[in-house]
Amino acid sequence: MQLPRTSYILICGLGRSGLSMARFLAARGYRVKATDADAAKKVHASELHALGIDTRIGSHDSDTFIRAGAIVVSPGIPLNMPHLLQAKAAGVPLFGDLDIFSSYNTTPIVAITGTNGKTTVTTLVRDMLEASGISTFTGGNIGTPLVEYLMSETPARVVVAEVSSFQLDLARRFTPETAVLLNISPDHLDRYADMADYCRSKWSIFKHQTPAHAAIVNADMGDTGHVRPDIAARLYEFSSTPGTVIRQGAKVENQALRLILPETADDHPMHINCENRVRLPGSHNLENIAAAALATLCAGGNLSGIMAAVNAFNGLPHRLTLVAKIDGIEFYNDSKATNTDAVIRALECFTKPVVLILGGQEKDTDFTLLQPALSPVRQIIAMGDAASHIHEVFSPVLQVKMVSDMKAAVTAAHAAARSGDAVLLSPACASFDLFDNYAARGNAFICHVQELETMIHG
Ligand code: UMA
Repeated sequence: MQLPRTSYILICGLGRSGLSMARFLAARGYRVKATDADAAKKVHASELHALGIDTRIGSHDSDTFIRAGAIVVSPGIPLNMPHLLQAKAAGVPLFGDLDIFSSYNTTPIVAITGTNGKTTVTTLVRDMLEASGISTFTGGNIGTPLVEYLMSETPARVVVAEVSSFQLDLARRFTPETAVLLNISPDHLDRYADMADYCRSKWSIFKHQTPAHAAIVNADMGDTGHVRPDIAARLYEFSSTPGTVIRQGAKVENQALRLILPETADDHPMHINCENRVRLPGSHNLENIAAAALATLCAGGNLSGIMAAVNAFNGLPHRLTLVAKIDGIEFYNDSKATNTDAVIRALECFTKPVVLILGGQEKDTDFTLLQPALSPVRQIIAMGDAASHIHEVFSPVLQVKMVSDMKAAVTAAHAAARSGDAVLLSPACASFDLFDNYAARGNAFICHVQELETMIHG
């Protein structure tokens, strides 16, 4: 893939992804301009100017878009943004980071997508490969832009890439040696026309693969509103549903994985015991371990590395982590749960009564999807922009208290819970109404829970 050199390359968005891309393309000798609508991004102007990069920060203008030779669009920018539509109509090609990364990269890639569990599986694959003696670079949606690898001096044997649907939407050539689709459930429906459109984006991770590559797919996805496309790569499936037959892949059975691979005789399947269940609670995490183990084996890792990594895994912050126990009430932070399916997975881990903190910025969310999972829920605390929508949906069946911020949410949840209950922050919404990101929201929860603990226990 060649970026044009006849005119400048416009970097649209100067977040983490756009900044790295601007530095990378300038270092490769491209004429680069960068634009961001947010005036706060002016802090980067002098560094970019020193690299020979022109900037337009604080607003966008049509001319800058239309006159570009190509535009590299940051993943968070909707493709129906008017300036992008105008440029596209004028014949300016749009690119995303996956294709640009791939056109320079020569290291085999394991790419992981899915609505939930991407970061956990990406981290597990990294740990499993490293424990197998295989060096990795880990990046993508997990936080470090992939082009950082191309600028680093440290070669890796495998690139482990967390890949979002937003990144896949602009990928026309991206061909990972191993691609993983963990699951699909409703999310980002403010950005996609419908569920089928979102599914099409997720399945496209396999689109350019050939039989020389490996595809790892959740066999339990069922009807996601989209016809499953043909996959040319070698197919490995994983399942935790009794009765689902796996011909090649992994089956979750009795807290262990049975690996069904060509090299294992049927009567002597390989087993991986998942002892580390405290830090990876819930059946969904067994599926995550299954997917990660298959990806690791496809990328050259081994069983002892896989087992060592599972047993040493410490869990990731803001994913169903116990923060404190106050008055016999456990407080759990699951701020990363930004869609309804993630909340359902979290609620499945509780048999005790739960006071559930929901809310934040909506993504055209259908909250009624939570209904079948609400049996442990004693009361809902609704916060943020979505509070009144949540109240409207659940107040006919449960007590719902609306609050304005996280401090009020923690206080109200504590008041509603009894000894032996759990308070669970698992919001089913994005965090951007009140916070910079889900981590800031989780940290605010932790901070207010700790304040409460100090107030009560001194
Ligand atoms: N902007 C404009 N004009 C607009 C809209 C936005 O200039 O019309 C600017 C904003 O002012 C901002 C920039 O665009 O400066 C934001 O770009 P971005 O949202 O792509 O943010 P980055 O910091 O580049 O982060 C992106 C990913 N963000 C998204 O996909 C929303 C990060 O994933 C990723 O870690 C990073 O690249 C590195 O690859 C985050 C995410 O929320 C974690 N991902 C979503 C998810 O996991 O659900 C998909």
